[in-house]
Amino acid sequence: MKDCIFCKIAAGELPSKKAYEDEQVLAFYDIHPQAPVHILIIPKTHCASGAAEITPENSAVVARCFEVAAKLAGELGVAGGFRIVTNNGAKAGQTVPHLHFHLLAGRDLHLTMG
Ligand code: DGP
Repeated sequence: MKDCIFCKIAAGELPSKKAYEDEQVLAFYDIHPQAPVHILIIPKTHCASGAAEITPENSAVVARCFEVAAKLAGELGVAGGFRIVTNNGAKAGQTVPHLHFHLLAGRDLHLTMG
């Protein structure tokens, strides 16, 4: 989608520090990390602006995002303690309207929801 920063990152038009990539999904390190491990996992295509737009037509790539999160957590040695977060809408703190999942780990997460 035009003017979407994550579409541009997915297309390689903007730089990112990649953690994983396949035909459907890109994972890259968040520019403002909230934890020692903070990776964004996105569908490459702009199939939804946020989780409220997940439907039977686009949910396969959502499952793929979660598969990638599990794979990365294993590879990074944090499979025993990680969090997957998605913010939907400005009231939830969403700043980029392209469906994405935050993979957070590497610090004590059990007392916070952030
Ligand atoms: P959210 O608030 O849920 O919409 O999360 C958007 C995240 O995207 C936020 O943690 C910061 C990150 N971010 C925004 N712009 C860029 C960028 O250009 N590069 C990278 N790597 N991360 C970005």
